[in-house]
Amino acid sequence: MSSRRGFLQNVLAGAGIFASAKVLSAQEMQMPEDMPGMKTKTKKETAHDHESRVLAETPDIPNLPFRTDGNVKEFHLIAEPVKQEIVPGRVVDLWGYNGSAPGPTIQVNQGDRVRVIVDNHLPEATSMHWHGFEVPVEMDGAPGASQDPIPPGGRFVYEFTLHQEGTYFYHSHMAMQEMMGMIGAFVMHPKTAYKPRVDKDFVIILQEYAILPNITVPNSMNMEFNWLTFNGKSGPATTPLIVRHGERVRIRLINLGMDHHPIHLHGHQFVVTGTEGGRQPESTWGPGNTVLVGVAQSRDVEFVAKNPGDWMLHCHLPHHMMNQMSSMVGPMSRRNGMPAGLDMERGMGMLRQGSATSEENGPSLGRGLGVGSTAEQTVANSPLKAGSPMQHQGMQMGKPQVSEDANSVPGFPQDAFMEGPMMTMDQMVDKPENFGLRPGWSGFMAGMMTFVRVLPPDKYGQIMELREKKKGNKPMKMDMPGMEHKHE
Ligand SMILES: [Cu+2]
Repeated sequence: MSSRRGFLQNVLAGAGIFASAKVLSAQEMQMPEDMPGMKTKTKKETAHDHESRVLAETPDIPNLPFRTDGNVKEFHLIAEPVKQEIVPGRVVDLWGYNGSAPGPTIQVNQGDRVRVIVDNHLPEATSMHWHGFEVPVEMDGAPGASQDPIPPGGRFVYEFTLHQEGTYFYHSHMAMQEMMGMIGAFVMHPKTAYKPRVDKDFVIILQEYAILPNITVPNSMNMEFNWLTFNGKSGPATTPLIVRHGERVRIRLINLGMDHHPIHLHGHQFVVTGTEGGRQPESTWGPGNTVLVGVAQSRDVEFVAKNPGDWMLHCHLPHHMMNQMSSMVGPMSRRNGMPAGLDMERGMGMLRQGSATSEENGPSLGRGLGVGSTAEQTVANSPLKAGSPMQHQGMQMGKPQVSEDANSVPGFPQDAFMEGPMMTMDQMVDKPENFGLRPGWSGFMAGMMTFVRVLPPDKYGQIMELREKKKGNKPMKMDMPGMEHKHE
């Protein structure tokens, strides 16, 4: 009956005369905090809270507000190009939803009737897939199979009842659009809180992009990636997860890209309590500290934050702990390079002359960033000189810690550049969540890296205070007139 209504709406939308689903006005907006049974951070503890669920927090990504229409929660997503700063000074052109990539997080309760209006503001057709949802096939968002693609300027209205619970997500079902950023988290809270109950619930979306220096648009065809992000930010611009000592924590990891990511937590063992299919039986919870999150998968991990400290949480693939990895591609703008990666035979070592690292050839395989990187600038790995520290736009170029005989040691210096204490930018990424970190920390955080900060009550309180102050300075959407948080 209702899916029939959705179908009719889509027919009308296609005809361009459907206008009743409007953008949410301030008065109509509700935040996920307003859902019954949802505990929020500012609400005082009561005995009854043992039963309530905790709202999930997606650092650096907002929650999507909704409107209530009878018994339906109505959300509005706009597929559009976005400009996003992934680290200070690096603004890239991505495609996402409602101004960010990943798009805003949707949170609902198990059993909810949900409507999502999807508007396409992209220059090409799109379609929205609800990953892992058990919904009628005409709501599946598979272009060509279950629906016509949504044309540029078009709209499709999805509507379904959700009987599942767990960590789900939405994404464009156009593969190249996925590689431009088009995904968002969709958390379905269970009817009654999982046991044991958590105090903190975080969402982290894993993405990767191939973007050469001086270019702002990702190469969606590439198979190698030099920008790796948690919630659209690379370290040190990622926002740490702030936890009070002793709390039970859940982290929901979601992966969409071309690589699988082994996510590793320092200082604690965790258990995997859920997958993209929902909650796992407790009998399957073995201890670990690294979880492989495959493409199209989600993994929920839980642990008790029993060890105080600033603990790293990161992908353990070494290249995913770096930023802006690229070959020295001078010849892209200047001639006079040496051949690199011209074809597979030469790249694989089947050379016509000399060796792969001979005077005539650059060591190419795996170093180029795809099409265009066919020649490599003839620079020797330049010896690092211990000079006087430089200052550049707030970055402290530290004095490299290099031994006197470093250049006589085989393997030194390594290929990668922009590594280690050369790029400390503590001030540039200053925010409440970074308060009190060890000076110089930012020089060692890149790519898919962040912290889980397990803090004693006083330091935890200080950061929460700073956060509130920051909110006061810059009113966010959530503080719009007419919005009331029902906190007691
Ligand atoms: Cu990785």
